[in-house]
Amino acid sequence: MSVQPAQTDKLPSDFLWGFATASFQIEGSTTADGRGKSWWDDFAKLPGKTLDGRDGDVATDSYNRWEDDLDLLVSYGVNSYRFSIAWSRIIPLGGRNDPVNEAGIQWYSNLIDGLLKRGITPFVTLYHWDLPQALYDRYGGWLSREIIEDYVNYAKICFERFGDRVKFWLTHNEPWCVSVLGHGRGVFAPGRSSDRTRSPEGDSSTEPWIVGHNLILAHAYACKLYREQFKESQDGTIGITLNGDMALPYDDSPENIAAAQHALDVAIGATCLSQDPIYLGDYPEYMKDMLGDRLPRFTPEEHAVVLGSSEFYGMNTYTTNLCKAGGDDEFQGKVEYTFTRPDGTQLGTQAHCAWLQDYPEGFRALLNYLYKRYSKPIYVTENGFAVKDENVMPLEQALADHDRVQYFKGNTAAILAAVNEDGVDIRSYFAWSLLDNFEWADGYVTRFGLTYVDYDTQKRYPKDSAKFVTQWFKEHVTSAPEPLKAPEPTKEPQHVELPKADGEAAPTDSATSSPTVETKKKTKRARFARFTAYISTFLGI
Ligand code: PNW
Repeated sequence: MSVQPAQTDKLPSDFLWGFATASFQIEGSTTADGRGKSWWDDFAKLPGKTLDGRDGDVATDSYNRWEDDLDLLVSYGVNSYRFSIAWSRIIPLGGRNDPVNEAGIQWYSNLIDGLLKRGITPFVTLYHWDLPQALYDRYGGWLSREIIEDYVNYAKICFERFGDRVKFWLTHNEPWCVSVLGHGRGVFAPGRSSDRTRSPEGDSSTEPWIVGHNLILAHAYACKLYREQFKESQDGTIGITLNGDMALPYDDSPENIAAAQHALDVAIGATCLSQDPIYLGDYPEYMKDMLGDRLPRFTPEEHAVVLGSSEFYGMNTYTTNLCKAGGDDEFQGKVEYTFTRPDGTQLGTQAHCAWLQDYPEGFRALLNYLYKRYSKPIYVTENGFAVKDENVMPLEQALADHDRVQYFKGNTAAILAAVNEDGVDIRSYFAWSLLDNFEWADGYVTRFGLTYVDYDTQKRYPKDSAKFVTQWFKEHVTSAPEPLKAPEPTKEPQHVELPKADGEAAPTDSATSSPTVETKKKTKRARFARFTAYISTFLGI
């Protein structure tokens, strides 16, 4: 790699770190101060849509407790906080000709002022999945191109009213989830799917790709507007944040090596189609072949607006999948995922949700892959872990969240190594999440918080992981961030070869097989040495 910074055990002094949340997952107060309905309000109340049958009406009550939550952030010593704005608090009916709700504007304005007063940089997501219900009723939400103008109008109001104080904007959170989970698998609002046992309407073979296309266009036109009308005077930066987990080949076979690349092409390269269009100019070839006419195309004018629209790479990542060729699941690029290695061992520690295991080597590999492929500064906007069965543990036991501490130990070490050894330009790290909260289709069963929330009293309790992360960043980020600047231009994107998965079992802490501390240390060192070696080879560093 061309960038070879001096090796140090510190992150840059302007590195942003903190916690992330999203409006619908924490705010509650769904009818307060003129808020309009979002499509999650009623969807969560439908029988069978959330694991515990609970909804977002109260959540962590952060609409009322926002000052306490900001004080909690201060106690953790963060220098930044990522939150999202609920579109239907700003424009209750959502559309460009609908009235603006001053009470909603005031609430976010107070939140932003409260952060700045505490020396915390706001990092703001415009759309974290809570579409105004009225826009779905009016024209089908993201299925219609109408939404592009409505979204851009909403973004404009946010830039006008908050952009004097907000310098970091994210247009969308994880568009793949909106398109695939909302319009393909039917597990997130609006719950559309071809599966008629799940939904009376929807077409999983076409709708996710239409939705993805409109999400990209809405993002791109909002970025264009920001750059043309606000960027210079407000001196901020804007981008999109995409979900993408590392994909490694299950074994050395050529078809499984290809499968891992296909998984990345669909889950990341296309993550709901956005990454390659935005950063490289078009959908990956594999996507085009797989979907044929079902994949919408950009007009030349749209293409010009989409390409280069994101000024940085916003990255939400949680895990690593081992990939095998096969299956017919287009949403995974016709690739099968597993956490079980050929020798029967598990890749890492299992989380409460089936899709998540801890594998820090994969996180480091992904940071390298993305930086090499897209050549943009990376803002890690979400990364976190849900401890198995935490929801049924007594408080004391839940607070001693060993598996989550291990997760953050591994991933903070990976960040440091990626910055200082691999030369990856990483500018932020936000742990998901500040609080246990409404985990979408999982209801309140799956807890991602570094702070425990007792939902009966709404009392907050820092878990051991919050203490670990706080201490780690205190030691590794030396001073407060400098005044905010947009990222500098970077190199040309490139094709990247994938690394291979190491064939070794992760250290285990289970009561039945607990290696000694010394063995664990040695194993860890050996794994990291081998990992560094292979990553160096595949990246040519
Ligand atoms: C992200 N998956 O969602 C979201 O941005 C958060 O709102 C959410 O709470 C967090 O991760 C934890 O889940 C995801 O099925 C939802 O792989 C689902 C998946 C991944 C991320």
